[in-house]
Amino acid sequence: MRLTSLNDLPSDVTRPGYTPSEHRAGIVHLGLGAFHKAHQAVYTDTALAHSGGNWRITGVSLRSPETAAQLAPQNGLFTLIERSAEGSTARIIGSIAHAYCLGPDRAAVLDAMTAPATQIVSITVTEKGYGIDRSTGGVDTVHPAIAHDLNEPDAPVGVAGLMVWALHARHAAGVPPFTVLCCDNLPDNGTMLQGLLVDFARRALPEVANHIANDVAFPSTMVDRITPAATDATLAAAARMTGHADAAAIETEAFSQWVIEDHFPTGRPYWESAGAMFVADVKPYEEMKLRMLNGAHSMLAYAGFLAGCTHVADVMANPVLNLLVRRHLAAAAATLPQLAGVDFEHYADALIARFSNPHLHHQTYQIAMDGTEKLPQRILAPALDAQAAGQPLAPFAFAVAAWMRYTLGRTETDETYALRDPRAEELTQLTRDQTPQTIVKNLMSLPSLFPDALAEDDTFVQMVVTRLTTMMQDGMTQALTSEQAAP
Ligand code: CS2
Repeated sequence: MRLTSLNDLPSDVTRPGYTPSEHRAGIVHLGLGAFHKAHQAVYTDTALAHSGGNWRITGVSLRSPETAAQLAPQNGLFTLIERSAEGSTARIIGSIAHAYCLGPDRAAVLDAMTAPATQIVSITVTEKGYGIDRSTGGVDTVHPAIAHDLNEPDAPVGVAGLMVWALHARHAAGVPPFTVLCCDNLPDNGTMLQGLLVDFARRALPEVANHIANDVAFPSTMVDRITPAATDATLAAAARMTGHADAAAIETEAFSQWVIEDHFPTGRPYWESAGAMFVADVKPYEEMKLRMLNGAHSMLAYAGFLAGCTHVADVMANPVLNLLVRRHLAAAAATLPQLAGVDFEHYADALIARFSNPHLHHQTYQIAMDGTEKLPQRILAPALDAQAAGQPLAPFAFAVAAWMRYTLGRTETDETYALRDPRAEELTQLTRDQTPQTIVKNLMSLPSLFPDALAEDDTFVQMVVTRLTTMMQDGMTQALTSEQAAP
């Protein structure tokens, strides 16, 4: 029987501590993926149980109809499986009130975004979903959704277009703006998104640009929960644990963190009841997370994938890679300013334990996706700081070389794989049949990727060339051994 209600669930399955149908939606979420379901939907579920309110979520997929097709017939209910070293637990989440896909459900999505009851619009569309030009902070006019929406601002398909359209419609109707909550792994994500929307508005709907610049709240956030893509095994586990077929089940780790700037003029759920931390400045938390967790993740994904490790836990079981992950965490930590109440060594130890969780099947290939969108904040920003402070650059040079080796699109046994990067074509053109030296030179000259101070630092460039040469000529295993021996 399909999961459609909270009836007939085994007693060890946790259910919502409230009656979902008694709460209306107050949040629209764009990017209804596994991460949202494992993170914000769960915090909201706990907050609804704790202090009620009309804070359920209208979830929207911008492109893929799959998630809405899974959730809608289940009345938004889904199983969250939490996997820790101690075992697995199942919980039913009830915070999603509606699940839509923009294409077929456009009218319902636009209604929800303009409804006075909507107080917050939150977003997880991954780094590449926004269409930011990193060198200006404004829109990237060749990004397909940006290009489309600049041309047709009344029929938006992307984040910037939809948000600006909705804020404009509300403003024109005298409805107060919603608060915009960006939950993607980008630096200064609130400020970044505000800059993007203001620039989009100036070009497409200039009459609303000042309103967005002056009257709309964009709190920044740091979000954290490792959430592998769901597989058939996830669905089978959910069926076993709940006794119901659940097409929308997901699995995640037990750990979860959310640090948010407390700037919600339109109100918000009592997310602190689920452990969210409200602070005046998110930046130090976000840098810690992007540079340590995500930086080490990217490094281990490229090196691990090429060394034949399918899952992150396999990487951690390789003694040399394990050491290099620890080295990377220490190098990233050294670039961070002190953060009151946080010990970076403990944080690094906790990350090692999380990455090593054998019950979480998190693929290196999943993390390897979209390298050109991830490298700047994860690897290049800390490398720049390390360079300025005279700290060791080898860990960052190794990570960069591993990414460059990955962009060749061939495993060591000569199997091809899709790069899954918005700049995949450029990457392939710049690297095909080239020497390590030329590959480094070409990739470092990609517009808006490598900061000049790194691309023009001969020592750093040579460190990357040496490492890429070993990776290409002798293989990743040899490169790992040489790296371990490197000073
Ligand atoms: C990962 C993140 O796929 C990736 O790039 O580094 O999704 C990571 O699992 C999350 O940020 C953890 O919070």
